[in-house]
Amino acid sequence: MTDLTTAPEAEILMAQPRGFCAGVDRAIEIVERALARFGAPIYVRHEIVHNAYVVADLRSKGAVFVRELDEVPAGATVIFSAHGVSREVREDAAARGLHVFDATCPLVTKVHVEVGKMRAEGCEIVMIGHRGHPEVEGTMGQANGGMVLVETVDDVATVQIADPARLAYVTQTTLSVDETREIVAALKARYPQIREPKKQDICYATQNRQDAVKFMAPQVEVVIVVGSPNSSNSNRLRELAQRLGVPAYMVDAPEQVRPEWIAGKRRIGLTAGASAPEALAQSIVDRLRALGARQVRALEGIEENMAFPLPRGLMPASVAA
Ligand code: 2E6
Ligand code: F3S
Repeated sequence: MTDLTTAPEAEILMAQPRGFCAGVDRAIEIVERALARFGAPIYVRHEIVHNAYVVADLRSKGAVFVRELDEVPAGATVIFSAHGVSREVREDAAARGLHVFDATCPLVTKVHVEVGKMRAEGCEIVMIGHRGHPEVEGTMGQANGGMVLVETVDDVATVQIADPARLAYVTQTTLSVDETREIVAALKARYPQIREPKKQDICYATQNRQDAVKFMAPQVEVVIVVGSPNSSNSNRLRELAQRLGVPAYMVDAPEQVRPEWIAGKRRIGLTAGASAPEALAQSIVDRLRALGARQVRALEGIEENMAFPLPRGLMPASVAA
């Protein structure tokens, strides 16, 4: 019979940084504080962050997740997810008299503000991102037209721009840093005058988690990414490890780790997307130990100390005063 345990003395190498970013911490805290202050149910438009464990936990505490605002009763409290919403959704909530708390990550809001300014200056805008992702819908929804989406280098050849002299680009916050560089290079080659964001729109957490996978990948024989299937930033980590030549798998529950992925392996890399809680990562470590891994080693990496303030109205009384 095939031995499906790891090699004797197999090690788990933990990427640093991994897991929650400041925007996810803040978004979850907004839901928890709204529940504490106003009581259940608290409605949340879209998954607050793309993680099944987080969503199930908040649901058990009284959060009700809805796809659209027409599922929210008049006068109720609703929270917008960390991925942001279009102007239309915001206006709809106001028109219906809903009590809104906005958990949009401030780094997504930064992109919304860029779009608003550049449209006011008469620029057309190319957005680099993934079609159908809620962040892309929210960011493209900051403009009444005048924006086009490109997903790949090939898309750049077919975009239609009215006036290349007044063109700018923005990006989704959770893209592959390397693929985005290639798309930007193709845009600049076709439209040399294109305006860039002052600081790249890919956020610090996306950049740091991808850098940590680049550091980890050469040291391991397989990479496990903790993240849910709809999490863009988590998928980018898995793809990156694979592009670096290491088999990589994404899981959001310990029982999903298949013994054959790690059979005979001596070094297993573990990382977690920005929406994956450390408790879930630790449950994956326990599963790997049950399959034979012996040691756990934290890799070197940068310490993050980013934190975003809560919205007014959910601050502790002493801070809000
Ligand atoms: C909001 C914006 C960016 O799918 P994606 O990676 O965008 O989202 P999550 O919820 O997996 O990660 C956090 C996040 C929220 N990232
Ligand atoms: Fe914000 Fe980046 Fe996290 S955009 S929610 S800090 S992954």
